[in-house]
Amino acid sequence: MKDDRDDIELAEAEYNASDIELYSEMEGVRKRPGMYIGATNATGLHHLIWEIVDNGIDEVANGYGSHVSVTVHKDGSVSVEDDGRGVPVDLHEKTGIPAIQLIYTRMHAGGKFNTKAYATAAGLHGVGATVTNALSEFLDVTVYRSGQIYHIRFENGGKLVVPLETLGPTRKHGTLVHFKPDASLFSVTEFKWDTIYNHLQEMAFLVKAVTLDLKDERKGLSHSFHYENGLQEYVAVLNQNKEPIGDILHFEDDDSPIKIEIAMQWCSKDYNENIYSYANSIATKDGGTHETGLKAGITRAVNDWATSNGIVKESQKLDGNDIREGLTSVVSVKIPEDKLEYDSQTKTKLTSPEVTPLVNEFIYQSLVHYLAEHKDFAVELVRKCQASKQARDAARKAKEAARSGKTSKKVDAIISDKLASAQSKDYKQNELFIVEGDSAGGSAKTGRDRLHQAILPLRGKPLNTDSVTMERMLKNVEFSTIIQTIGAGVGADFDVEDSHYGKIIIMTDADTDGAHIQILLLTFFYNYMKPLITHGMVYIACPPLYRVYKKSDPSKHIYAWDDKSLEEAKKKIGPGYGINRYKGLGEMNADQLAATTMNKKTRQLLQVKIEDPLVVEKRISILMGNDASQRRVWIEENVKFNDEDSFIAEVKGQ
Ligand code: 1YM
Repeated sequence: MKDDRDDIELAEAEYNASDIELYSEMEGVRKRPGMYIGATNATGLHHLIWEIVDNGIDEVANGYGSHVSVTVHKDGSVSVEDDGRGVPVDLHEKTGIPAIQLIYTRMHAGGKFNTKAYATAAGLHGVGATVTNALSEFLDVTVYRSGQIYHIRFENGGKLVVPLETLGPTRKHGTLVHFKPDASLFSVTEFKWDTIYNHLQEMAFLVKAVTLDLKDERKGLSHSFHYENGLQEYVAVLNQNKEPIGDILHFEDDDSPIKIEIAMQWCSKDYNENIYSYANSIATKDGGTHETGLKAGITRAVNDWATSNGIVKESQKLDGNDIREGLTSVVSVKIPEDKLEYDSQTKTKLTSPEVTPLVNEFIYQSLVHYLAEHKDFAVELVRKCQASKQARDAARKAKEAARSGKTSKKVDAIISDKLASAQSKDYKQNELFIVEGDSAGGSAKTGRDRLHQAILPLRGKPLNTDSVTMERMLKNVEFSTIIQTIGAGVGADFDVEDSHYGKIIIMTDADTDGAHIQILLLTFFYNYMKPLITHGMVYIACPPLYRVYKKSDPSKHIYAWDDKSLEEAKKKIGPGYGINRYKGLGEMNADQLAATTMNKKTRQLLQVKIEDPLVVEKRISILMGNDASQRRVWIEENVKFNDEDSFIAEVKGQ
């Protein structure tokens, strides 16, 4: 390790910068925080923690210490502490300014001091701890280093108020950062337990063998993460609700300059491919060169094994899609900073070209070796791939039949009977409303925009597709109608580009039955048409709960979606108001339904998103699993019920 002093190499112009210029740089961050932390919403607020946490994790990941702890205090401030070497406190030779002060006040000091081999999440916006300081009411850094306690304090966007001081002797070593976000700069000021929990858990999977502690003094909650086997345990959590075939495979290549770690496991009754990738501990949601290499290597290895063992003929090699059906895999690569390339500012797709052949060859060699040593598993896997191929062939035939108009008579009759289709052939502009009940379906058909809106009414509760096979699901009339109507296939054969609709909108009553129907439909889309969700094409319609009108002139009315807006509406209409309480879609006439819930200009839609695969699996296991007490706790914490059985759509945490 180099002497700290060597790392402090500020450019001439930079160290001549006056205090005024320095503050104006931090003032720039305060003027346009979005440029540095993405947004000033909850995501941006939590980003302030990640910047500090990542510095601590880097330190322990490099072998200097073992713990990073995050504490949320009652006053909304946060402390992050590690037991590493402590941030350097010595004076920068040319400027005489302590290194620690530069690190927390210079935008690009992070880079200048940086001796890290790999740029991690802190480097996402390339700015690090200075940004957290600039956007905070106060930031205190306490350093335990070479037997001394040091302290420095900034206030009001990074202004130095307590210059570096020595507080006395200590045996400890490490860094403690305590800060409070400047509430005036954020639209949300409350840190969320769930958000921090999920981030720390993800980091603990990726940087194995470190201990990450979380404590929330507001709620009296605490949790400690430590995964000795990293990605292997990540895959175990992702697959906790599934039926695995064989063990979790775990391969790691630490020797080359580009480090590769891969964990994978196949599951039956899962028709998706679930690949999650990371580059330098940052999630690459749109994949890239590491995923390309992984897929190619897996296809090659499985086909090589299957053909050389005479299970599959050379001429009938398996398709990659068939091999990846039901596969859950996490691939994490660590790339030296000068070789790290992304396709855009958001860093969601890795483009470093040298990664593909490295990952391809590494997974090929590892998997070929594994299959050779686990013959029973290999046979079972190849049989599963062959079954996937057959199911896909059948689904493809069904799709082709749908295109050429040769669907089954039963489904055909239902479609022509039930579906009110949109006239436009501009599919991306079209919307499919899946509506609870025939009566609401009738109103929706009358009130819709015929050019772009199609209506498919549903009768009764849909099938729970989580508990049946794909064959059984395909025999279900409601779901085969939905599949034919969307027209883009199903399962591994689903192709989002073929969708006849740009938006799929689930429209149910705002009561528990309606919520149940939403869950069952979302379960289906998640299991069989996941790309619709990942492409942000699935929505929930939000019908209003009330209509407040003037008794003397009922044409004067305001719709209200919750109790708060109901009170506002009463005030606006003034004395002599009447209230309609809508218990279901069917109570609105066609015009009202169109105006409140369907008209693009006036409706409210909730877009269904998968924020984090971990959260989805954890939530499924809580909501659909066998542990009723866990489910009750979750519902108590996250869902508010009001009188009767209508629920306020306030689903908070995980
Ligand atoms: C709770 C936050 O920042 N720990 C921390 C940071 C650093 C060091 C040790 C450190 C690094 C080096 C040498 C080196 C630093 N980070 C930076 C920068 N915890 C926390 N612990 N000695 C100590 O990299 O050579 C500079 S020092 F700029 F990268 F953020």
